Amino acid sequence: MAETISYRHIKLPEGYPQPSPVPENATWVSIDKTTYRPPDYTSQSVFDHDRTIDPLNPRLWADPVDPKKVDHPFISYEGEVRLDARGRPLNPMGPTGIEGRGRLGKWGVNNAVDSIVTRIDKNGKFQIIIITRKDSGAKALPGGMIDKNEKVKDALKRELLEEASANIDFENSDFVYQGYVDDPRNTDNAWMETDAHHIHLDDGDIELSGGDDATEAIWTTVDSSLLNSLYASHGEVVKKAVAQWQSKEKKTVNSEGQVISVE
Ligand code: RP5
Repeated sequence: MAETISYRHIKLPEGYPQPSPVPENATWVSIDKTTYRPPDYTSQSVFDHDRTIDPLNPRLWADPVDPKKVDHPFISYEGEVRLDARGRPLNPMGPTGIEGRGRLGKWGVNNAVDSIVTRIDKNGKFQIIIITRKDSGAKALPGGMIDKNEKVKDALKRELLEEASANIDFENSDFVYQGYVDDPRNTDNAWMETDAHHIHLDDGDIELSGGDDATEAIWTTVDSSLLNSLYASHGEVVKKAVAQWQSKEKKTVNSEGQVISVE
């Protein structure tokens, strides 16, 4: 079972219906099936990009409507994936209040990567590359879906280049986190999981510019206000990367992002 960082219901993405109420800490066992009647929502864009419409078209990225016709195994970092009576994978964190796939193309796990790239600026502040997401305007780690047959480290490099114009190799990156992400698009039957890796640059004098799914890419100081405002579970993933870096380097990053040497 992967280590799970956090799980909370957050602001709904555009187009999502109002979710059914879900009791605190509800599980698939505890939820009352006679009263739990979530709306079924899958965006039109997911239906329009069904791979089975034209299997040779690389621009189609979504699974077929029928989960029993899916051509990939349901594998999750969170353990065995349970299916409901209709063959739909069940979110390992329990009911979300919405069934279907929402805006996610795959039934079950939708695998992503997240790049954590840091430096210390000339004022001794610990900084990180952060993008602004085009879809919600949220500040987030540069990241995105892993392409078919793509390796995690190749996806980390590609996404960072596309979203921040930074060309950085992840071959020697530090592993930070692998598992469920509390993404606002998650539903009962489709959810995000990520692989997050960290690179700390000794010479971080790199120009950034937003591209692809990002309207902006900037270096910003890792302070408590940033950590509390990042998209999905990204704040907690960054905290983990900072904690690993601190113990490796024998330094501390305080709540204002100032790096302090520990004797
Ligand atoms: C998050 O969504 C992941 O942590 C990753 O940052 C991102 C991937 O989705 P897209 O940016 O491709 O929409 O859950």
